[in-house]
Amino acid sequence: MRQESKNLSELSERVLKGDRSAISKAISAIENRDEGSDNLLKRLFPHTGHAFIIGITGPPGTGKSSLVDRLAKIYRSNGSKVAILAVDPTSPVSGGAILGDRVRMLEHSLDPGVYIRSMASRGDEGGLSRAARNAIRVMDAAGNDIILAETVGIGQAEVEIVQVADLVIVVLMPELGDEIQAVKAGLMEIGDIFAVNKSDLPGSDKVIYNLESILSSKEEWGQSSIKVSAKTGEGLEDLVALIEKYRKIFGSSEAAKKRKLVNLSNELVRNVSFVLSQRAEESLRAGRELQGVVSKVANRELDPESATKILMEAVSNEANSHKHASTTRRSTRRRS
Ligand SMILES: Nc1nc2c(ncn2[C@@H]2O[C@H](COP(=O)(O)OP(=O)(O)OP(=O)(O)O)[C@@H](O)[C@H]2O)c(=O)[nH]1
Ligand SMILES: [Mg+2]
Repeated sequence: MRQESKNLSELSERVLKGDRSAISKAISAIENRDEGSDNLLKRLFPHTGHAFIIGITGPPGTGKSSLVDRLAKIYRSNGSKVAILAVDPTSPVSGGAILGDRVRMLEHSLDPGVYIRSMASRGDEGGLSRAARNAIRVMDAAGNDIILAETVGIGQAEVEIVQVADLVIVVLMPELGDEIQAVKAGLMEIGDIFAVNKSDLPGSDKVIYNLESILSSKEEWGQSSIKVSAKTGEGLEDLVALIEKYRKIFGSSEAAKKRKLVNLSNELVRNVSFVLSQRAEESLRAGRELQGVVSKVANRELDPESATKILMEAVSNEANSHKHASTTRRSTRRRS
């Protein structure tokens, strides 16, 4: 135990100094929920809050990684310390998309100023977004100025991941035919800046026009759209200028503070319900009640709603008996 805490304090010291292998180790430990990783996060958390976190999301193939790459270069040339997290909720660790990202981003691995990490789903989206949010915190504690977090897709998982971001860029492209879909999927709600990438191809003016007509009705946020090309570099300096403007104006506003609180409370509620549902499942599958209740429902002796109530009771009794046992254990120890 003492050895573990020595290792932990050593690891957290190294993370705080920005040691890349320590950052990787820490993120892996947190991702795998290794013993001691909670304590590691506890040590690092007070050192977070320095980085500006940019979430980058949008439908597949719009050029998110290419833009991340470009933005990283621009911020690096300004002397900022940059970290990149590429999260892919849609493919397993060995999946093609994430490998593609790695290859494309390899360029940066030669640059000691950019730390890159990929993370993919293991079939557990709740666990992934939790790991991703905490990985961003490790990167923040390590002294990065800018963290670029890319998530692919348009579902709930990426919405959860980008909720830790200070600014969200939604990347679209011409001929997507998906803009309306994106609106429906809630991307219009979460985006601060809508970057219409691939402006070197025809059709981006039309997308901007459609976007503006939707955005103008949401004045309270000051959402904006911009035409860029990660390929030619068009609009990228303007995009950075827009990010910086947003950072100055919105970053310290009351609305931003409120948004942080809302995001944090969403995160905590989700964490608790995630752990509770996992526990409930484990306890039900390990216990005896489930089978009995199932056969009663199958035989029409019990309806599913009443069965649910019985099982909920069983789960909460089990939880209470655990709690009781551990308090008794603790007080016996204290007495002896
Ligand atoms: N013409 C053109 N192609 C681009 C531009 N930006 C990216 N691409 C190409 O679009 C394809 C997808 O780019 P990525 O950067 O991988 O897009 P992504 O959104 O990260 O893709 P996923 O992570 O798989 O969703 C690649 O072939 C890029 O070369 C651009 O500005 N113009
Ligand atoms: Mg990508």
